[in-house]
Amino acid sequence: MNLLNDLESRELIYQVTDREGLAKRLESGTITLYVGFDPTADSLHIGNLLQILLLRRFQLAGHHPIAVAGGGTGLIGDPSGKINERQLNTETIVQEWSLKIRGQLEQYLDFDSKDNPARIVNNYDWLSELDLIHFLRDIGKHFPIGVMLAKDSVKSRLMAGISYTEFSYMVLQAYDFLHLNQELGCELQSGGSDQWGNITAGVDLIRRVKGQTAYGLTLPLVTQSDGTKLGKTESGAIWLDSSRTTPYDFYQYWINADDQDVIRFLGYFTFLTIEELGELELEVETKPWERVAQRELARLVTTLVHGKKAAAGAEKISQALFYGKVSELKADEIDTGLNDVPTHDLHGDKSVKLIDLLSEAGISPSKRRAREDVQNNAITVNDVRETDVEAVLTAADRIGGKYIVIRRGKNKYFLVNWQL
Ligand code: 545
Repeated sequence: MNLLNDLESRELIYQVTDREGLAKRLESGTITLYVGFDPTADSLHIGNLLQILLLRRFQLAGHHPIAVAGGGTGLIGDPSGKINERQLNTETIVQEWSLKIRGQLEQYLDFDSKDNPARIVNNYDWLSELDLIHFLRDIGKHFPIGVMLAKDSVKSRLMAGISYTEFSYMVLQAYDFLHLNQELGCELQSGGSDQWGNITAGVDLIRRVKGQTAYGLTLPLVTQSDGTKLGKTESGAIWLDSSRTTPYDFYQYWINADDQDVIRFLGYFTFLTIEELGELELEVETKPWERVAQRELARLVTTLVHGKKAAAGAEKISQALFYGKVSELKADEIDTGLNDVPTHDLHGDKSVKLIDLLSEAGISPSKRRAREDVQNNAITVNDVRETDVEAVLTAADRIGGKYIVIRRGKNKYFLVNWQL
């Protein structure tokens, strides 16, 4: 299957400036394409990953990918999709974040390929060289104000307000495309659907200045079946940096994907073929309870971002919790897997009566209820059901000398943390 059709089957294409033309152009030989990333944070998130993987899909098909770190544009601030004017970050911060983002981008593309190595460039290198007089004379002349005002990113902000700085952003992104076209023969720019206005500004600029056709392609903004934005969770975005989103939490995000989302996400974030996606779809339809597709999604994407070892670790913890085999985990794995579970600290080395512990730790609302819970088979200690109201917990019950995992009812976990 050709690349464009493959992307379409994955529902990865939202808009193309000239679908027919691009298809023909791709048939005629390899193309150079780019995606830009502004350092508005010190890490990329899974929304950006979708774009990085698009570059990789093109690279795997023999094309030439460029990732642009927006060290220059990041100093200006893209109004696209933003309701309010951005707060400008200091130059030191933007530079620091550019480096971090560059490091992350490097992980996903192949720079050693003999035929089509990836490239990363920073637009600060050329944007900071522009001088105002020549910029306004040579570039500004090609931007009719009427067209600029009609772009969503500007139109939607005219009431709430937009500075000349942010208003000018599209001109810089358009200039990047022209620059990359002239210097590196870049003919295609991709981005999320919020980037359509900026991308077409570049396509128009290249036509006006060089009389040549360049192409623009946008991907849909990914939503979850509940209508919220991809990666939106109660605890915020899903970041690629492991110090912002731990590999375990990252894994959890994907393993919890809704049946309605999971196949689409597999198409977006993995390199499984359309046939393989079809097989997994059948699993979801016939045996949804086994969550085969979710496990595959979580394993593949976590491996891609955090490596095999981290993915295996996350999988082990999550399986142990799911199948009630907590006692097979080590203390640090319990730490990771149950980090948001209510924890009760105990000091010293004495044994405690289970009933006392249940009420003191607030696991059962009272001592009487604690006794009833035990009698009603509602309590497990390290996943073993405890029905003896006289049970005493000793040092031998502590996992790694530290933790006892208590479950009340089906899935209410509590952690007892012994501090010596
Ligand atoms: C700059 C110069 C160019 C071309 C593009 C740009 C960046 C572009 C933009 N893109 C977004 C972005 O997000 C911050 C990432 C770091 C935390 O603002 N003007 O930089 C996002 N982009 C990926 C997708 C996007 C977009 O990186 O296009 O739609 C999100 O999925 O918002 O010459």
